[in-house]
Amino acid sequence: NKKAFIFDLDGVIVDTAKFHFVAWQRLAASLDINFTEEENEQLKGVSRVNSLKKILEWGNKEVSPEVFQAKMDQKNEEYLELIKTLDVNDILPGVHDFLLELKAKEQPIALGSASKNARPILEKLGIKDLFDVIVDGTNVTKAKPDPEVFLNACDQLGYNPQASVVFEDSVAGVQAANTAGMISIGLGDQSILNEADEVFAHFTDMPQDYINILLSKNK
Ligand code: G16
Ligand code: MG
Repeated sequence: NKKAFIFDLDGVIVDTAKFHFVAWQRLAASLDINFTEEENEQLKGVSRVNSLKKILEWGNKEVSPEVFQAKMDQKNEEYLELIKTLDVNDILPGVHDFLLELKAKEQPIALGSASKNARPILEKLGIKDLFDVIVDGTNVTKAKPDPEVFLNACDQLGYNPQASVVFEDSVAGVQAANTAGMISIGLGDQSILNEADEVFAHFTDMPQDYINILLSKNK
Protein backbone atom coordinates (compact mmCIF):
# COMPACT_ATOMS: atom_id res chain seq x y z
CA ASN A 1 0.00 0.00 0.00
CA LYS A 2 1.79 3.08 -1.26
CA LYS A 3 1.19 6.65 -2.32
CA ALA A 4 3.40 9.42 -3.69
CA PHE A 5 4.01 12.05 -1.00
CA ILE A 6 4.73 15.45 -2.51
CA PHE A 7 5.92 18.40 -0.42
CA ASP A 8 5.95 22.08 -1.15
CA LEU A 9 9.10 23.74 0.24
CA ASP A 10 8.56 27.32 1.37
CA GLY A 11 6.02 27.42 4.19
CA VAL A 12 5.75 23.63 4.52
CA ILE A 13 9.27 22.36 5.16
CA VAL A 14 10.91 25.65 6.12
CA ASP A 15 9.66 29.13 6.94
CA THR A 16 11.43 31.00 4.17
CA ALA A 17 8.25 33.01 3.54
CA LYS A 18 9.43 35.60 6.08
CA PHE A 19 12.70 36.04 4.16
CA HIS A 20 10.89 36.33 0.82
CA PHE A 21 8.75 39.01 2.49
CA VAL A 22 11.74 41.04 3.70
CA ALA A 23 13.47 40.79 0.31
CA TRP A 24 10.32 41.79 -1.61
CA GLN A 25 9.63 44.64 0.80
CA ARG A 26 13.13 46.11 0.26
CA LEU A 27 12.72 45.64 -3.46
CA ALA A 28 9.33 47.37 -3.46
CA ALA A 29 10.76 50.23 -1.38
CA SER A 30 13.51 50.71 -3.96
CA LEU A 31 10.73 51.31 -6.49
CA ASP A 32 8.78 53.57 -4.11
CA ILE A 33 6.07 50.95 -3.74
CA ASN A 34 4.42 50.20 -0.42
CA PHE A 35 4.21 46.43 0.10
CA THR A 36 2.03 44.91 2.82
CA GLU A 37 1.91 41.55 4.59
CA GLU A 38 -1.52 40.89 3.04
CA GLU A 39 -0.02 41.34 -0.42
CA ASN A 40 2.85 39.04 0.53
CA GLU A 41 0.29 36.36 1.42
CA GLN A 42 -0.82 36.41 -2.21
CA LEU A 43 2.74 35.83 -3.40
CA LYS A 44 3.15 32.53 -1.55
CA GLY A 45 3.84 29.76 -4.04
CA VAL A 46 4.02 32.33 -6.85
CA SER A 47 7.17 32.33 -9.02
CA ARG A 48 9.75 35.11 -8.78
CA VAL A 49 8.86 36.65 -12.15
CA ASN A 50 5.11 36.61 -11.48
CA SER A 51 5.64 38.02 -7.98
CA LEU A 52 7.49 41.05 -9.37
CA LYS A 53 4.80 41.52 -12.02
CA LYS A 54 2.16 41.63 -9.28
CA ILE A 55 4.11 44.05 -7.09
CA LEU A 56 4.54 46.43 -10.06
CA GLU A 57 0.84 46.08 -10.85
CA TRP A 58 -0.20 46.86 -7.25
CA GLY A 59 2.18 49.84 -7.21
CA ASN A 60 0.99 51.09 -10.59
CA LYS A 61 4.57 51.08 -11.89
CA GLU A 62 6.04 50.09 -15.21
CA VAL A 63 9.73 49.36 -15.80
CA SER A 64 11.86 48.45 -18.81
CA PRO A 65 12.75 44.79 -19.37
CA GLU A 66 16.33 45.61 -18.29
CA VAL A 67 15.22 47.14 -14.99
CA PHE A 68 12.78 44.25 -14.46
CA GLN A 69 15.63 41.74 -14.78
CA ALA A 70 17.91 43.81 -12.56
CA LYS A 71 15.22 43.99 -9.87
CA MET A 72 14.69 40.22 -10.01
CA ASP A 73 18.43 39.67 -9.56
CA GLN A 74 18.54 42.21 -6.73
CA LYS A 75 15.66 40.49 -4.92
CA ASN A 76 17.31 37.09 -5.20
CA GLU A 77 20.67 38.40 -3.94
CA GLU A 78 18.94 39.89 -0.90
CA TYR A 79 17.03 36.64 -0.35
CA LEU A 80 20.16 34.48 -0.62
CA GLU A 81 21.88 36.75 1.90
CA LEU A 82 18.94 36.34 4.30
CA ILE A 83 18.86 32.53 4.07
CA LYS A 84 22.65 32.13 4.42
CA THR A 85 22.38 30.84 7.98
CA LEU A 86 19.59 28.30 7.39
CA ASP A 87 20.34 24.91 8.92
CA VAL A 88 18.69 21.75 10.28
CA ASN A 89 17.12 23.77 13.13
CA ASP A 90 15.03 25.71 10.63
CA ILE A 91 13.03 22.68 9.52
CA LEU A 92 9.45 23.32 10.65
CA PRO A 93 8.15 21.30 13.65
CA GLY A 94 7.29 17.67 12.91
CA VAL A 95 8.44 17.71 9.29
CA HIS A 96 11.70 15.82 9.79
CA ASP A 97 10.02 13.04 11.79
CA PHE A 98 7.23 12.82 9.21
CA LEU A 99 9.77 12.39 6.38
CA LEU A 100 11.69 9.75 8.35
CA GLU A 101 8.46 7.89 9.07
CA LEU A 102 7.63 7.88 5.35
CA LYS A 103 11.12 6.51 4.63
CA ALA A 104 10.63 3.76 7.25
CA LYS A 105 7.38 2.82 5.51
CA GLU A 106 9.21 2.87 2.14
CA GLN A 107 6.90 5.53 0.72
CA PRO A 108 8.12 7.60 -2.24
CA ILE A 109 8.86 11.28 -1.48
CA ALA A 110 9.02 14.23 -3.87
CA LEU A 111 9.50 17.97 -3.65
CA GLY A 112 7.16 20.19 -5.69
CA SER A 113 8.28 23.79 -5.29
CA ALA A 114 8.12 26.98 -7.33
CA SER A 115 11.50 28.04 -5.98
CA LYS A 116 14.65 28.09 -8.07
CA ASN A 117 16.61 27.92 -4.81
CA ALA A 118 15.01 24.65 -3.65
CA ARG A 119 18.03 22.35 -4.00
CA PRO A 120 20.56 24.49 -2.09
CA ILE A 121 17.94 25.08 0.63
CA LEU A 122 17.31 21.33 1.08
CA GLU A 123 21.08 20.87 1.27
CA LYS A 124 21.41 23.52 3.98
CA LEU A 125 18.64 21.78 5.93
CA GLY A 126 20.45 18.46 5.52
CA ILE A 127 17.42 16.59 4.14
CA LYS A 128 18.00 16.60 0.37
CA ASP A 129 18.78 12.88 0.27
CA LEU A 130 15.36 12.01 1.70
CA PHE A 131 13.74 13.11 -1.58
CA ASP A 132 13.47 10.57 -4.39
CA VAL A 133 12.45 13.27 -6.86
CA ILE A 134 12.88 17.06 -6.83
CA VAL A 135 10.75 19.24 -9.09
CA ASP A 136 11.36 22.96 -8.63
CA GLY A 137 11.29 26.34 -10.34
CA THR A 138 14.11 25.28 -12.63
CA ASN A 139 12.03 22.40 -14.08
CA VAL A 140 8.56 23.81 -14.63
CA THR A 141 7.16 26.30 -17.11
CA LYS A 142 3.67 26.80 -15.67
CA ALA A 143 3.36 28.20 -12.17
CA LYS A 144 0.89 27.07 -9.48
CA PRO A 145 -2.18 27.03 -9.56
CA ASP A 146 -1.28 25.11 -12.72
CA PRO A 147 -0.72 21.50 -11.57
CA GLU A 148 2.38 20.97 -13.78
CA VAL A 149 4.86 20.88 -10.87
CA PHE A 150 2.91 18.18 -8.96
CA LEU A 151 2.00 16.14 -12.06
CA ASN A 152 5.65 16.14 -13.06
CA ALA A 153 6.58 14.88 -9.57
CA CYS A 154 4.07 12.00 -9.40
CA ASP A 155 4.90 11.09 -12.99
CA GLN A 156 8.60 10.79 -12.18
CA LEU A 157 7.75 8.65 -9.15
CA GLY A 158 5.51 6.47 -11.34
CA TYR A 159 2.24 7.15 -9.50
CA ASN A 160 -1.20 8.32 -10.56
CA PRO A 161 -2.42 11.71 -9.30
CA GLN A 162 -5.22 9.86 -7.44
CA ALA A 163 -2.53 8.01 -5.49
CA SER A 164 -0.67 11.20 -4.58
CA VAL A 165 -0.79 13.42 -1.50
CA VAL A 166 0.32 17.07 -1.62
CA PHE A 167 1.34 19.19 1.39
CA GLU A 168 0.90 22.89 0.69
CA ASP A 169 0.78 26.22 2.54
CA SER A 170 -0.43 28.38 -0.35
CA VAL A 171 -3.88 28.78 -1.87
CA ALA A 172 -2.41 28.48 -5.37
CA GLY A 173 -0.67 25.23 -4.40
CA VAL A 174 -3.80 23.69 -2.88
CA GLN A 175 -5.70 24.58 -6.06
CA ALA A 176 -2.95 22.99 -8.16
CA ALA A 177 -3.19 19.73 -6.18
CA ASN A 178 -7.00 19.69 -6.41
CA THR A 179 -6.94 20.35 -10.16
CA ALA A 180 -4.56 17.40 -10.56
CA GLY A 181 -6.98 15.17 -8.59
CA MET A 182 -4.50 14.71 -5.74
CA ILE A 183 -5.28 14.63 -2.02
CA SER A 184 -4.48 18.14 -0.75
CA ILE A 185 -3.31 18.71 2.80
CA GLY A 186 -3.05 22.36 3.81
CA LEU A 187 -0.48 23.57 6.33
CA GLY A 188 -1.53 26.84 7.89
CA ASP A 189 -4.76 28.70 8.48
CA GLN A 190 -8.02 26.79 7.88
CA SER A 191 -9.85 29.97 6.84
CA ILE A 192 -7.28 30.72 4.12
CA LEU A 193 -6.75 27.11 2.94
CA ASN A 194 -10.42 26.06 3.04
CA GLU A 195 -10.19 24.41 -0.40
CA ALA A 196 -7.80 21.76 0.95
CA ASP A 197 -9.10 18.26 1.81
CA GLU A 198 -7.70 18.72 5.31
CA VAL A 199 -5.83 21.52 7.07
CA PHE A 200 -3.38 21.45 10.00
CA ALA A 201 -1.57 24.38 11.58
CA HIS A 202 1.59 22.25 11.84
CA PHE A 203 2.73 18.69 11.15
CA THR A 204 2.76 18.19 14.92
CA ASP A 205 -1.04 18.61 14.94
CA MET A 206 -1.62 15.54 12.76
CA PRO A 207 -2.97 12.40 14.44
CA GLN A 208 -0.36 9.79 15.47
CA ASP A 209 -1.06 7.32 12.64
CA TYR A 210 -1.74 9.96 10.00
CA ILE A 211 0.43 8.33 7.32
CA ASN A 212 -1.69 5.17 7.55
CA ILE A 213 -4.85 7.27 7.42
CA LEU A 214 -3.57 8.94 4.24
CA LEU A 215 -2.61 5.59 2.71
CA SER A 216 -6.21 4.39 2.99
CA LYS A 217 -7.77 7.75 2.05
CA ASN A 218 -9.37 8.45 -1.32
CA LYS A 219 -9.73 11.88 -2.88
C1 G16 B 1 8.28 29.63 -3.29
C2 G16 B 1 7.64 30.78 -2.49
C3 G16 B 1 7.36 32.01 -3.28
C4 G16 B 1 8.55 32.36 -4.16
C5 G16 B 1 8.78 31.20 -5.11
C6 G16 B 1 9.99 31.44 -6.01
O1 G16 B 1 7.41 28.64 -3.64
O2 G16 B 1 6.45 30.39 -1.84
O3 G16 B 1 7.08 33.08 -2.40
O4 G16 B 1 8.34 33.56 -4.88
O5 G16 B 1 9.02 30.00 -4.40
O6 G16 B 1 11.15 31.35 -5.25
P1 G16 B 1 12.60 31.73 -5.78
O7 G16 B 1 12.67 33.21 -5.89
O8 G16 B 1 13.50 31.15 -4.71
O9 G16 B 1 12.77 31.05 -7.11
P2 G16 B 1 7.05 27.22 -2.94
O10 G16 B 1 6.35 26.59 -4.09
O11 G16 B 1 8.28 26.42 -2.50
O12 G16 B 1 6.20 27.60 -1.78
MG1 MG C 1 4.78 27.26 -0.19
